Amino acid sequence: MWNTNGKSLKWLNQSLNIHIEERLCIMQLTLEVNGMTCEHCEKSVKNALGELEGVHGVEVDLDSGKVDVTYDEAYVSKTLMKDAIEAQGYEPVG
Ligand SMILES: [Cu+2]
Repeated sequence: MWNTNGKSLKWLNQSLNIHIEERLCIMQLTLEVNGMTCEHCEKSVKNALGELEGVHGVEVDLDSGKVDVTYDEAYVSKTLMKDAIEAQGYEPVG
């Protein structure tokens, strides 16, 4: 149960600090992907990347073909992301 006494707040504050430190290895990159034409493509790419361990967020812009990925570089690499996109039938070019 949550308490608002001093002890609980201190504990909460400590755990928040730990959480922030953990997030320091979070990185962001943009991939350019050929072949995405509709919302189905967008979903396929989003799901494929989202299934990779260490991927925290995926944003797809269909018009520009750009895919922004927020990830933890300790778990996943750009190469793995490109492989996952290729496996869905799309062509990562950058
Ligand atoms: Cu499509």
